[in-house]
Amino acid sequence: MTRSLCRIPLVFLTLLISQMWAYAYDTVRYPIIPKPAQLIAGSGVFKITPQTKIVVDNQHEAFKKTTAVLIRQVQETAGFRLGYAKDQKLNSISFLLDPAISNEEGYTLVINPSHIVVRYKAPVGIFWAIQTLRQLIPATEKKGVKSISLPAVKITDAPRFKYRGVLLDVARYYFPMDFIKKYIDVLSLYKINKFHIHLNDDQGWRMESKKYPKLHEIGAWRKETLVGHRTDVPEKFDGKPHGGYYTQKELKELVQYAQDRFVTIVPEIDVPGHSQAILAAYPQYGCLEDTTYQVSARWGVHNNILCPTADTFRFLEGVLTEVMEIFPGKYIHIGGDEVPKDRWKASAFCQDLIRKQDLKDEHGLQSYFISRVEQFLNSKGRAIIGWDEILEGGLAPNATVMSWRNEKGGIAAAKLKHEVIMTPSNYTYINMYQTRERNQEPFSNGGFTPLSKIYAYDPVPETLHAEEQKYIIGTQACLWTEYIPTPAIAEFMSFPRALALAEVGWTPVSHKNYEDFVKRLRINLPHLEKKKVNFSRLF
Ligand code: TNX
Repeated sequence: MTRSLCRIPLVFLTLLISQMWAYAYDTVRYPIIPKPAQLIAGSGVFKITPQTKIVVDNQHEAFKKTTAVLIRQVQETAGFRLGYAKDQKLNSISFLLDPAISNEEGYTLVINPSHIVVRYKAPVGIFWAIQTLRQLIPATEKKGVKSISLPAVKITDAPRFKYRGVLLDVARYYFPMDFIKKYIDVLSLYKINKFHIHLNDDQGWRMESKKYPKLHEIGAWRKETLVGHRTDVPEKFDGKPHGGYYTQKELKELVQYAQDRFVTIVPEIDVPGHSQAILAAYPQYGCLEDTTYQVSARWGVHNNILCPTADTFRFLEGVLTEVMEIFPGKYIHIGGDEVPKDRWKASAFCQDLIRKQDLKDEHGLQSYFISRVEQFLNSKGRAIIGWDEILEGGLAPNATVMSWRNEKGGIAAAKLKHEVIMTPSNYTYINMYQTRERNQEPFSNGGFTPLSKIYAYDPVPETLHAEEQKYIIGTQACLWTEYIPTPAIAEFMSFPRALALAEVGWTPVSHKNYEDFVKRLRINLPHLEKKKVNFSRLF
């Protein structure tokens, strides 16, 4: 060991030690989540006062609009409104373009007692820098203060992964738009940049469709809902209708709302399984004849899946065209999870199609199904994401895989040079219990994903070679809502666990430390209190 250390040039060693030293800063003074890639503590404070000016080198609307976020936040906190100046060195917050920053989302933030300088490559970098500033302003600051003090610091920051997501399942329960906006606002404070919205399932369809209106007229409503756990016997139902859907106008507004916070919405239309609500509206796209399907009142995996007919694909293309008109992001999630093959096995049409297309079996048919949908979306310039079951029977050529059952699917996909988002349920599902004493928590699915476990998760499996590891583009926390009927419970399950995931997705592994995270969290949580978020204290 000492011998090998001797071989390291002294300069390098000194540099290394000084770097380690520089990072051992006073966490309490900088309670930032996710922890920045590099932070060098400074002494003294900068005081934001009504005379402080904002200086932006780029007068392009996108840049000014983003800096305005800071003005709004200072106004909310202190009650005074900052103005712009063309050129002002002292008592200013300057935003300067720096093409040398390599990461699109990267920024540097230098707080000196006399002025603040933010360097950015793109507007998103400005926005993340402002979120960092926002967390440096104590949430406990009283309205009407004369100035806001920010601790001197030099931060050089950029994310570890480009995909840092949270999934909200609005199909099992309909959640009001106001709540979804509040949720996205919280995510953006912690630099989560993807909001995956699960728009349909056996229990409900949530997007208005102009072309196929029965989807929302019929598919959005179920007669009643199962009470208790799905495995309880005998089954009990609440006898109360439940449902709702989002109009296209509302969804477009949501897209804009998220975009203003640099969050991209990833819409999911889950097919060919989890489709019973679609079939309740349009039974002709199923494999059974003369059947009436119901929007399901039960949880669990359902047998009624879409039949891969030409009509079904035409229907899906129509629906996905509407989806693309609303959601401009690159990724469209097409589901592909938990597809029982019973209906396809029993269908003469499917068996014939398997032969005609020279497919091996029903798994091959699932690949055929997903690949056809992918081809259509690729032809429109979009990319698909699918759950890891889309590997079975062969992966569609350009698909990104969300590895949810464990990491195996993700590992296999990375080896095939496909992009991967790691969401193994045992580590990143936030619909599970957060303590061992279940009686103090809301009733849930089961499972156990405490804050510490999510925090410790590393999305890059050691079994992958460096070349293969590059295909892991990120990670995501998932909130499935079978047992989460209200926004209050959704918040309790999501926060602070989604914040742990935010740090997993952003912070270099070498800087992660759970005790330190919890310390920062305790100081940071009043920001959520202020937003009236019903976060959990069970950690
Ligand atoms: C599996 S995760 C599902 C969801 C459920 C979740 C929890 C995934 C791709 N599929 O449909 O909500 O388990 O029960």
